[in-house]
Amino acid sequence: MSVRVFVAANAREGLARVRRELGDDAVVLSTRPHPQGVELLASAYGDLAVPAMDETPAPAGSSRILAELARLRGLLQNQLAGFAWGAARRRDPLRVSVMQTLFAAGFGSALARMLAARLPRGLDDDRAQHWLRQVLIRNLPVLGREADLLLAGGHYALVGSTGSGKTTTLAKLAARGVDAHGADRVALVAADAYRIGAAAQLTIYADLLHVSLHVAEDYDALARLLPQLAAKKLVLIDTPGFAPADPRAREGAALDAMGTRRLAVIAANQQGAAIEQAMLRFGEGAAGCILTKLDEAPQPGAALDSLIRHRLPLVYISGGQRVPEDLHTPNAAYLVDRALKGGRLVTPYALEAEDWPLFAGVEAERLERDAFRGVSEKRTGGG
Ligand SMILES: Nc1nc2c(ncn2[C@@H]2O[C@H](COP(=O)(O)OP(=O)(O)OP(=O)(O)O)[C@@H](O)[C@H]2O)c(=O)[nH]1
Ligand SMILES: [Mg+2]
Repeated sequence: MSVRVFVAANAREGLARVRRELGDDAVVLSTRPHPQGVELLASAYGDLAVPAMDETPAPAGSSRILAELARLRGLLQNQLAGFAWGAARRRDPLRVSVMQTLFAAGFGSALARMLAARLPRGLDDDRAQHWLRQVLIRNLPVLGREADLLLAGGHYALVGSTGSGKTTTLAKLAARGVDAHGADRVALVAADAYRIGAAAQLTIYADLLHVSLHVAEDYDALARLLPQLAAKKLVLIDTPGFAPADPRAREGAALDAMGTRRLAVIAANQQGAAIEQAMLRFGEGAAGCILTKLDEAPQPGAALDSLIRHRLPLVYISGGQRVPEDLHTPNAAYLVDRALKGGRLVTPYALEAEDWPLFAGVEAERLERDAFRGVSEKRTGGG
């Protein structure tokens, strides 16, 4: 596959050049800022390696007829979807445009549908987009500065997926804790001591901040240690990272039983599905969430979507590796604006105008399936 680089003053101009020189079905592989505007990597569609038809085994006999029927059904559905999409756009263009804005910014379809259904009637496009921004800001659960958990003190354990930024964030929190309470009132605990080098990372931060560092081999040792730290105003506990699917990620209950409040550390630069898994596994029952790696998240919409649906209060945001500078109390308007701006990025993942009818087809099929299920449940007396 040959890839070509295009530099243009802006994305629109760049795209026009890509299409002019590589054809209408050229694929934009990536975009990034360039001193002269924007740089696009693109490839002509014909350049992409696709399997020849004879490499795909042809179904035989009755399965060939079934395959043909499925193909015809697909064709018909796409046609109908195109009509349905066109009709929806004519009937309710603002609702459609609100959903498009949300999808483009990485929000999921459940929230997009729910918000679009609540859009007040009689707005123009600008006011509809303004309404959407306000709704997102109002529903994003953020803890304001006055509710700063660190100032209140207590025992906090940072939990989350591997590499989500727990230890770095803990060091940033510790620095704030020292400012608020003094170094002698803050303690760090490495509760992931069985991992090689885990406590070493914290030792460096503890030395820099002149706070005490304690090591717990496991949760039993942690339960014995915590009462000895009763004189400390703030105790920050670092825990090992696990993949959300790892059964050891269920250890939240053990921490709760020790009177420790959990803070779920979730990286915003992941796919929506990964954020959702982390939110389910680490956010459930947590006192709050810390979103990290916002500096590496071009489309943080998925993270905001998950917070809104799970109603997990956002306590801090992190936008870089620097300790302690890159930690901030969240501002809902700033986050929503960043997410909506992400929706205007030109990427190969953005839906193009011609993709929307297909999308509508999936939606129409879902509605049809739900309706059918409703009818058959009624017939069988199910709920
Ligand atoms: N760009 C960016 N990098 C970050 C941020 N927070 C943490 N990192 C980096 O992410 C990497 C992993 O951070 P850690 O703090 O070690 O993550 P962890 O969750 O403790 O990792 P495990 O203990 O292995 O589960 C390090 O290189 C950090 O510097 C952030 O907000 N932005
Ligand atoms: Mg760590």
